[in-house]
Amino acid sequence: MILIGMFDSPFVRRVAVSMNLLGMPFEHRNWSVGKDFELIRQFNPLGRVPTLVQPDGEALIESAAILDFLDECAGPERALIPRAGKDRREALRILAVATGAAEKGVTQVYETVFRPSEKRYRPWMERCHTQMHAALAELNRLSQARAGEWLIGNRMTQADITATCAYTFLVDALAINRATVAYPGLAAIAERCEALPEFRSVKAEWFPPGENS
Ligand SMILES: N[C@@H](CCC(=O)N[C@@H](CS)C(=O)NCC(=O)O)C(=O)O
Repeated sequence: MILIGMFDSPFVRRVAVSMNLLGMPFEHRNWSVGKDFELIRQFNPLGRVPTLVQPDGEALIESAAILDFLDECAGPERALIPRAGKDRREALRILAVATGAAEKGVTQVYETVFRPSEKRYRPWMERCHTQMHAALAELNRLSQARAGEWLIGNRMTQADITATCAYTFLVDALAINRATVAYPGLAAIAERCEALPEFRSVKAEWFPPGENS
């Protein structure tokens, strides 16, 4: 399988980490949504990443759909999202909060890299900032309630993976840990995950996308 997208994207990275943890090898295409837009569009009409290309050429798009496919391939015992019941509902809620935080972070970045300064709308940026921090506060609350444990059950799940990828991205791209608000519980889960080779091997330095990068 071929994974398209840079590892500084939290969405690409959660797919890459999941494939590593599930022992699914992949070739990586380090294509930027900025300068490689046309190349990505050959595989995904939206020109977005992650995109996962199957050996037969089928291209999967949208990280949640890709993770669903990976879990299906892994089978119910190894799947990274709990199979059913309260654990599954809680996992899906955490995933919504974590991806929401990352999306609001990406939106703030894009406001600055894709929009000229005179066309930026401050109330919209402030709204995204508020939403991102509210989501981070919720992830931090849940992490602190589970101090020293995984977010759900007694093993790492997609909730830990996605929360970590979102947190690390927001630290790198928006320095959220250096703001007045800190997230020690979430930071502790991220530190635990980031120490693992499955995370470390797919970590990239953050660069804002642009026409030349
Ligand atoms: N909901 C999407 C979000 C993916 C996403 O926002 N990817 C960004 C990179 S971090 C992207 O492709 N940006 C280019 C664009 O949206 O035009 C997913 O989970 O796959």
